[in-house]
Amino acid sequence: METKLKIAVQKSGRLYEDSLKLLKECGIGVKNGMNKLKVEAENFPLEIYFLRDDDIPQYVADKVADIGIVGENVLYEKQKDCPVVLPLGFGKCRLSIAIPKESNYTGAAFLQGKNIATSYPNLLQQYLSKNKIEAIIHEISGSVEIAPGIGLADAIADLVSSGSTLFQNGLAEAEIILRSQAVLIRHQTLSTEQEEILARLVFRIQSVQKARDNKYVLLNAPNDNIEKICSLLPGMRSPTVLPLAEAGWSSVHSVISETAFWDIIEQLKAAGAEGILIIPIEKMIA
Ligand code: PRT
Ligand code: ZN
Repeated sequence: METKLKIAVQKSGRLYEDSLKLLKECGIGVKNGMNKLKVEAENFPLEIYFLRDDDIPQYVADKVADIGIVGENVLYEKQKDCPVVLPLGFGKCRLSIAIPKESNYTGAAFLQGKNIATSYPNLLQQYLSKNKIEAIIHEISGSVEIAPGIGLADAIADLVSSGSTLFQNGLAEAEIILRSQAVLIRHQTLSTEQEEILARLVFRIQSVQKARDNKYVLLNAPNDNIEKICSLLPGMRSPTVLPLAEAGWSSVHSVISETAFWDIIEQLKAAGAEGILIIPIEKMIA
């Protein structure tokens, strides 16, 4: 029988769509059998298990699944021994301590002796211990943000992304405990064949990520300025320079990183570049 790798992904919720989109961008088709626990990928030796995110570290630690996609917040809260293979760049949020906005907050010492409601008791306790604060942790499983309003707690520790949930509940972010994103995790040991499948998957994910982080740039420039322009464009090796039909002009093609993008564009224009086109890259194989 063909060896397969079992991957655990969130069944529904905030990580579900991005997880499946990533697999799709890696050329791995997943027919979404409604409400199925397990689905075979169409063109890659992968079996997808759909689970609650809270259960994913345990399943991977127990090797029910070989690898999984889960938020760092859940991974570190559950304290399971699952190595991180690579960060995935989605599901970004932070685990923060928040307090009623009218509080007179002067620093973490404010929390001394307070009641703090959270679904992340382990991460909160680690933070408090590190900062030598003694507080009472109330573990609750949902709607943590309403705890101060109903008199259940003086503060909360919960996930924040835009901050609008805190705002709506009259709370303000006081301390960040953890910055989190979705990560690919693995069981400690895999068979040689499974390691090979994982390496193929990681290679595809990295190609997708590199493509996302980079843009293809095309521009026209007078030949006299080509040297200056090429020095601004590192590219995968060096820029491609092609003559244009118009004498004395060339077309330059290269790849630039999304982050350096606006700076470089301004410098290119200053160096005489015209007709600059920036094009997304579908996949990038180093
Ligand atoms: O059913 P299952 O247990 O699988 O799902 P779940 O309800 O436990 O998790 P889900 O789908 O809400 O979140 C899955 C993962 O997404 C989390 O573990 C995080 O890694 C990540 N993530 C990213 C978030 C958020 N952003 C987020 N904003 N998870 C939850 N939130 C919640 C937060 O708890 C709060 O209620 O959104 C609210 C705050 O959002 P803002 O934008 O108002 O600040
Ligand atoms: Zn959950």
